[in-house]
Amino acid sequence: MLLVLLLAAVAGWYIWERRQRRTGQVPPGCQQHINLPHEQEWELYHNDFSLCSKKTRVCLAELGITYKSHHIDLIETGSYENISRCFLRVNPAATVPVLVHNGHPVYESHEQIVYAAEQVAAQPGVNLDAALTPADPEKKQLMDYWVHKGSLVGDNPVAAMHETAGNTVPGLTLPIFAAMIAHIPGYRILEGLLFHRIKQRALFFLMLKLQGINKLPNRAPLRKGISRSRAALHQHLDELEAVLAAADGPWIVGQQFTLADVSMMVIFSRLDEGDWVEEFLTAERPAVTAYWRALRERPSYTRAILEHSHPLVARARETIVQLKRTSPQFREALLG
Ligand SMILES: N[C@@H](CCC(=O)N[C@@H](CS)C(=O)NCC(=O)O)C(=O)O
Repeated sequence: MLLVLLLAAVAGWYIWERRQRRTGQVPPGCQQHINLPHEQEWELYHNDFSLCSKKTRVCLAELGITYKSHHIDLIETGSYENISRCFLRVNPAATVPVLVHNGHPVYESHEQIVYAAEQVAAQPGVNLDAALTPADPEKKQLMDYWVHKGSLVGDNPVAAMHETAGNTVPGLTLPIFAAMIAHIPGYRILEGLLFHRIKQRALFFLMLKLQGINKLPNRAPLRKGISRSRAALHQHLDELEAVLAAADGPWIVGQQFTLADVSMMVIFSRLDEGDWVEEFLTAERPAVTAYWRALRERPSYTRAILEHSHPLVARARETIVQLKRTSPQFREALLG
């Protein structure tokens, strides 16, 4: 009897709590009809490690937009703050970043950077250079193409990794995820199993936690995921090499730094975090290699990426470098 009462209480709590944490997909772009509490014109809900958050931070730094920062933990950086009641009111899709302008949320990082640049361009007396957007329509088209190429799109990006370079990133981040999750208590992942909109994501982290990074080479689906992501990114970077070699300047459209470069900077930053640079920035890609050097010299790289380094990411990188050195199977799983 006591057990029945206990089970009924737990079930009641779960149903009630789920009602408080309503999740669902959100449309991309600025949601003028939603008004969130805010203190500043611009506010950003973001995570230090998240690829898409980096993109929006870099963009805001380049545009000179100051904002109130709300750091939201993801499971890999410590806890499922992105499925807390509070954050789900900001974004029922439970993802970061969310850019908030005058209380209106803008969803999807590739939409956020375009939106912020348009707001800057709309100010009187601002030239399009400052808005990171070329005036020339052909160059603008090229920029849009690479903004899309840099995007992480859909609930299952891995399924569309040949479409965008951004979609190859989760596969290449797998070793970092595995190394980071080793430091997170398992019970925190259970919260994701109960309340995350996309249960596979929580299951994936639980599986990484249970098996540990050392076992990664034994898991054929993980090895395959990494290998397919690697092959797809090689193709995207070959395309980028050709574009940069033909451009008349250090950036994708030439002399002007644009939203396309913002989008690619964060992908290279992730390759650096995962110790992938040697694999992708080879002598066969001199233009891409010089491009990554130039990107790192932007003050926005320091302000929006380096100054947001997460200690668990540095530890994860060390683990990966070490394992690649000491375990031929691990090296093979990543690079074979
Ligand atoms: N397409 C979205 C992707 C957002 C996204 O998936 N963000 C990741 C971090 S890069 C996230 O919030 N993951 C947390 C989770 O799924 O639990 C964008 O560009 O903003």
